[in-house]
Amino acid sequence: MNKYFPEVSKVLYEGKGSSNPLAFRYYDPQRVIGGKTMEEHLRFSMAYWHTLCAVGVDMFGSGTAVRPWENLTKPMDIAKAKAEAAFEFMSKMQIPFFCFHDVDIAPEGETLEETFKNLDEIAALFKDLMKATGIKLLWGTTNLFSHPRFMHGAATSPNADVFAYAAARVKKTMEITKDLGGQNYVFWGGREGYETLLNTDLKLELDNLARFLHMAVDYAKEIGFTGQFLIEPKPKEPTKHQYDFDVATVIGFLKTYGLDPYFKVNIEANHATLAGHTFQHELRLARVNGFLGSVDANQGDDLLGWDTDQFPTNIYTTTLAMYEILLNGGLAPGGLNFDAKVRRGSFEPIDLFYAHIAGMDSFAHGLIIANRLLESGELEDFVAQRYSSYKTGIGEKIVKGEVGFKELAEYAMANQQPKLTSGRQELLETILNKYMFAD
Ligand code: XLS
Ligand code: CA
Ligand code: CA
Repeated sequence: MNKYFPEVSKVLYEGKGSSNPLAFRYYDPQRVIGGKTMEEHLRFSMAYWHTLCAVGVDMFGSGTAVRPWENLTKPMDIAKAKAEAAFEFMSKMQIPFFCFHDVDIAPEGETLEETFKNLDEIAALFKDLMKATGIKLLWGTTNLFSHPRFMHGAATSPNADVFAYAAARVKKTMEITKDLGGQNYVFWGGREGYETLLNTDLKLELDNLARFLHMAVDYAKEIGFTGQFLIEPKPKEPTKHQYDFDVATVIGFLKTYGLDPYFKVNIEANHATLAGHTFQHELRLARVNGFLGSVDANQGDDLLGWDTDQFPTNIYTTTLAMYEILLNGGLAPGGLNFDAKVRRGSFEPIDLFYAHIAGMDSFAHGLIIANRLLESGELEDFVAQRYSSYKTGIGEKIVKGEVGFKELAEYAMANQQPKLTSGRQELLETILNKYMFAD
């Protein structure tokens, strides 16, 4: 496998002193941290759509990327070349997982039948390549947002024929995901939202979205697909308002419709910030409620209000993300999927390597720091102390549900004014910095 990226050989760990730009400085797959190897903790995945399909198109200009497989002319030849290039790339990068949308891997045909035939052909090729390389499928998903037929949504389309069409496509992708041993299946509601309430039956659309997801659960049971179902929250873009706005909204939706036993969330860093939250906030909220399933590892730009899908390089963010993931006991069967694309100006094939090395090293470094922070117990001890009034006395009674307003009022009246303690934010930020820059 040395056809598409001949200028790069396998990327290896060389340590933080290395100045080789095609080596890892922190990601050492077999290094054990807190009882697990880095490879087991991080479960890195390549996003097929960005790495093999994106060519740097934006609203103001056409593609810039040099991609050897784009020189071919027949769509199925391009699809096959992409598959070979994908596995060469992942092998060289030591990336153990990948994720795809149906349309990333094979071209749509004139009819659904032809589309499915194309998919089957590429899935068979994937099977061989997966066997030869040991690379696994983290998740599959269906693109229900690019084609014009989905202009008003898929499961939330006002047109029942579109709902049916979307179901047929999800059914097929789920079958392929199962066949390839996929460990999860993602639903991202790209156009499951609205542009204006003036033309929208919001109640019917939400009910239909839930109906669609219940059908997916039923079908998974029918075919014996046991992968984890994931919903990926995003507040907006492409629609003005998306139903899966953020983690809190998704949890509320799942519970309202009795879907909560079957779904977890796939949290994307850039979607968290678009929703006005930090990445850590979304991870924390999902974790403490038992919904943290998987992560789309990327970052946005502080000054841009859209989904820039950049490779994650902010070590503070990766540290606090890994802190939540360690406290979650890991992500498996989820993983860290680089839903990230190189900038339009980074148009050479080698930039794909530099970008993934940057992302992998940033998360590996974050893992090392987060583990150090957790082992010290400094933050946990502070937080435990801060809430210690709920461990004894009236606090314990509140937690145990032994008192109501009457008893609390009696207690408050018999007591002095509450004595407060400092939150020590600046001190804690300094403690975080101490662990960040310990090496
Ligand atoms: C787009 C989403 C999408 C999902 C999969 O913003 O991140 O790529 O991850 O459909
Ligand atoms: Ca994503
Ligand atoms: Ca995104």
